[in-house]
Amino acid sequence: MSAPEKKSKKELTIEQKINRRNFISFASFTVLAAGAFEGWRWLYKSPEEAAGGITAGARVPLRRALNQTELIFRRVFSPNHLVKTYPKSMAAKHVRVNSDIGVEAAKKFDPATWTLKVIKKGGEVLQITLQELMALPKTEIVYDFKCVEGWDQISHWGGVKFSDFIKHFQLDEYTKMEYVGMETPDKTYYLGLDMPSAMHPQTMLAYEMNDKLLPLEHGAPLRLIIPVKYGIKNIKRIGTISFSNNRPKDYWAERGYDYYSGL
Ligand SMILES: Nc1nc2c(c(=O)[nH]1)N[C@H]1C(S)=C(S)[C@@H](COP(=O)(O)O)O[C@H]1N2
Ligand SMILES: [Mo]
Repeated sequence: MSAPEKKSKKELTIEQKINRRNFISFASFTVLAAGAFEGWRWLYKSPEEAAGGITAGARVPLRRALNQTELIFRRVFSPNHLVKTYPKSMAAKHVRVNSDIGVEAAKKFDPATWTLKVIKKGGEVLQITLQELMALPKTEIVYDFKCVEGWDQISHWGGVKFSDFIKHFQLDEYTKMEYVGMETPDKTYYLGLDMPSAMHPQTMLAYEMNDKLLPLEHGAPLRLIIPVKYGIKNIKRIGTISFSNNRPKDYWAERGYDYYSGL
């Protein structure tokens, strides 16, 4: 006969095991929830960046995190890394109009009298017509345009590569500077771009959408299409381009958004 099974006193019954697991789960959940709440409270109570700077309006720790992210993004950035493109047939026929600062329908604007202004050293201003830009080699792209507000849309644009524009107008020396600044003719929308992103082979000064000249609400006569960035950096109706070693002022960075806004 076999010896009776010896049951260790320490062994728990199934029920005890379940109770113990339940306790552990609840305890960990409570600790994590309290931690998350404290973290949120800490962030919420942390000071906000001062107004009036190049970046403003974000909680200081958040801005620090954004700046750290930028450093990582910049390290992995490569002009050889291209944004995914699609066949023309996939481009949206009805392209969403998102925001209209500096291109408001109520504002009188005549594309025919427009010129692109490039601020050179010593304040010299180069004035370029749309015809001059359209005479340069044309480039097209169909890609997924992404807005920070959470929507994206495959869209089709045509224009001149920013790097071709630089070469043609002999602005090469300015690409040694760190930033490009752009603003609408009325100066109400403005932004800054790091030079490597501006010179990326898919960045273009666009004058066409879906094979037709840009409609006013999409930024006629000339807008920026910069696929390596979120929508906010794709300025509609460019009036002025400038170059600088300091971050140019940026409408959305002043309102708490990431200055870099890379994808
Ligand atoms: N001048 C100007 N450019 C702008 C904006 C704006 O309000 N004014 N909004 C930006 C934002 S947030 C997005 S998502 C895209 C939208 O471009 P779309 O209206 O052509 O879709 O334009 C960007 N460029
Ligand atoms: Mo956007």
